[in-house]
Amino acid sequence: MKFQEKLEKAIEKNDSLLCVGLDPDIQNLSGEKSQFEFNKKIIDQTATFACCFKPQIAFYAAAGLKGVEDLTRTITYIHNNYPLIPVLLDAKRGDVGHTSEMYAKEAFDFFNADAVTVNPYLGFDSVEPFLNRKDRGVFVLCKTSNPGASDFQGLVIEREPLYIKVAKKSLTWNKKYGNVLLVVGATSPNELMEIRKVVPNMTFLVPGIGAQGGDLKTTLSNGLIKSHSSFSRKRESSKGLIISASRSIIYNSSPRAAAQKLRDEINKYR
Ligand code: OMP
Repeated sequence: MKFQEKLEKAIEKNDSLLCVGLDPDIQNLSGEKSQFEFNKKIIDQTATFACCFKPQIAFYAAAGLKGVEDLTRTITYIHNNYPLIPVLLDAKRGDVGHTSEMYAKEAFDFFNADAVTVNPYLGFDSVEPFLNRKDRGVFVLCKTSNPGASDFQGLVIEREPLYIKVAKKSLTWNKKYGNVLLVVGATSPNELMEIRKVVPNMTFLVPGIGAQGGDLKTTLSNGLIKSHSSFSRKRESSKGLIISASRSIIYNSSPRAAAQKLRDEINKYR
């Protein structure tokens, strides 16, 4: 099954646009023995409220071989126990073509992720090895949520900011490959609205809600693709955004309650 179909199914099944970020800091495993055990608990508690799980590779690589093993076990655990929920590996890869080939193998063959985040700074040949894997999702960084995002992404080139150029280029790639999505942070809702106008039908991963302080209501009203089926019998909710949260869920005293609350809050505005 292609990534986009898998994602759609998970969104429908769990009535959710929530992506749970699995970023366990080895200094803070809340009493669990390993990153895998920590994640297993989070996954079991939140799987019914999530449409996607997103492990960030640095948290595991920083823990050495054991961390890499725990990431592998985490992804396998999700595939085996919650096969409907896709795994997005947040690795922000991208390099010269033949090196990107290896990054694509790392994400899709070694880790067996359904999708990966990709940094487009090196241009088309750095993204192409990921695009060629048409059954997997390629999330292109467009406007990130961090304070430094404006250093480069906001630079105006030929009368438009670089992030708009990235959005337009991603649209062109998507026409050919069909597996492109964007990353757009919740911390800049005006830019989110601008990008939505340029790419009306593409799904965005939206980090920055929760610990980074992005406003949920504005994010959803500026970024959701509105549903036009108000006459159909079944309620068809708006889609087009995956709202990602890591620390605010995994370090909550009840990850289950935190995930359910955020899922329900998102749904209020759909
Ligand atoms: P929390 O702030 O704890 O919800 O974590 C955010 C997660 O999203 C981290 O794994 C970040 O690496 C990731 N992220 C951003 O915070 N901002 C971005 O613009 C893009 C990402 C990402 O690609 O997921």
